Amino acid sequence: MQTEKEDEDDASPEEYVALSSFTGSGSDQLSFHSGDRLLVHAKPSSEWWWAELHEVIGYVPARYLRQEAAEEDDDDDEEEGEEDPWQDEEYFGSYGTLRLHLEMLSDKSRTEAYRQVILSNSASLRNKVVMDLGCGTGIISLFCAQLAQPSVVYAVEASSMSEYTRQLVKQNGCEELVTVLQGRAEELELPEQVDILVSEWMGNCLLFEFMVESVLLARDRWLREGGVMWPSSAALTLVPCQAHGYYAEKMAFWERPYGLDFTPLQPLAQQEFFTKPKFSHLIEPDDCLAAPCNVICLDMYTLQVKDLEEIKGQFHFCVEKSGVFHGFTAWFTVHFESLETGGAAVELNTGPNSEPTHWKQTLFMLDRPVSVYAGDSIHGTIVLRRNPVWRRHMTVTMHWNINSSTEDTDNCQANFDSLTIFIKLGQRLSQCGGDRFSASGGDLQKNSKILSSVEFRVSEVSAARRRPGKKCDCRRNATVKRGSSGWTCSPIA
Ligand code: GJV
Repeated sequence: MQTEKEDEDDASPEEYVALSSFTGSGSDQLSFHSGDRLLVHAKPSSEWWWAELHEVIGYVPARYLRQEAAEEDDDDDEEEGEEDPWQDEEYFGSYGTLRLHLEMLSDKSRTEAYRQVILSNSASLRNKVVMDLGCGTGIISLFCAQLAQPSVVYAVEASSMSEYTRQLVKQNGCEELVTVLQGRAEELELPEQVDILVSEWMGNCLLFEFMVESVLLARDRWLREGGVMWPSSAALTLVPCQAHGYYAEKMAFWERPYGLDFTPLQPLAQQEFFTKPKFSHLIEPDDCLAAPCNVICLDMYTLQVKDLEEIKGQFHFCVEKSGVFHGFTAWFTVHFESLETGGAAVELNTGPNSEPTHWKQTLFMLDRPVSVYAGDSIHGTIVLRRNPVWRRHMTVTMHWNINSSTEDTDNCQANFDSLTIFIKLGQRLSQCGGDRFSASGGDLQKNSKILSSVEFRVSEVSAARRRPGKKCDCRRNATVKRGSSGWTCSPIA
């Protein structure tokens, strides 16, 4: 856009401060550290800016940057009305009512897994000091007191539920063993180190809510050397899947409602329903198109808070049955190691082959469904990027390629170009970003000579398929479309 360009040239660069560290992918993205001062030369889209750091220039994600206030005020940096990046009032407020506790306690697989861990380790728990972080109504602490003989259980709970937890402990005759401590684990003071740190911290897509940070901080401060973490490790699993029902309900619906053609609403439907993950999705094992793949594994002993900023994983799926690839489904599994020599480890698996839990699974819809065939392979990467401002939120980005061995008419390897989806978790984030998705660089232009700063709408790129010999001339803000004669690019109107 010419006018924008002129504006950019005229304006002098503005200084911004990085809210948190960012590792660029591709040669045209800049990497920077939290606190770095960057010079922003241009803002070609709401999400990606053109900036400079140490005389290197490249694209940076706008939401990582903040313009510094005129004068930094050391002793009064929390302005009145400024929002808490942890949203604690809202967060602990919701745990102060029964709704979520009822949901968690009614989840048999979840609650029984913790009960089983305690039961099967009861001998080893004798005389041990236990911390139950985020105890809620105190169920895990009560299991400890009932099924084992620990010396003490510190039941830590920040929400107002803790007042009732105290009553429940008393009501069940456990006040000798269970000490309820009201407050945030981060501000906790204890008379001693603990032998076991148990917590049920897992959120949607494993990390959402980022309660795990509180657990890691408590571990570093209060777990004695050689102490045990429950859960001891966690994994995030992904599978390519069909989602005919959801697709029909949200997208195919517009094809012919009441005999009318409502397809002009489909791009809107795509934006509204498919650019955010669908939580609480229950996938049938039959809808999995390949064997699931663990994409991220976290060791609760070595994981560091700073590692949470950006977690990367890879996947490689061999399509086992032909079908429609509608999206990826994610879930997690946690493992509890045994304290007893030779004792069986306990696992809590929230996947489609286990009893459904209150987390269910998380569905990430593609912009457009793609037919895949047995023998195809899907490989790519996933990145979980913690929101630099809203600390309980994250963005999930996936890139992938589909290699098809069958569906090729002119006998050359068909390759799907990488897709990029910036999926927004949570309400907050969607307020920070625009509705328009963009990505700089990317793989689209890998084999064709085009501008290095291609920007594209993700929805348009999703169906892009490159055939060797057919080059697409992608310009900034180009749309890539499949036509009767192959794949073409045209500027976005
Ligand atoms: N300190 C104390 N209690 C906490 C903290 C913290 N830092 N963070 C969360 N809680 N698996 N995603 C409490 C919260 O109030 C709630 O009762 C419980 O831990 C969450 C447990 C389930 N959430 C989850």
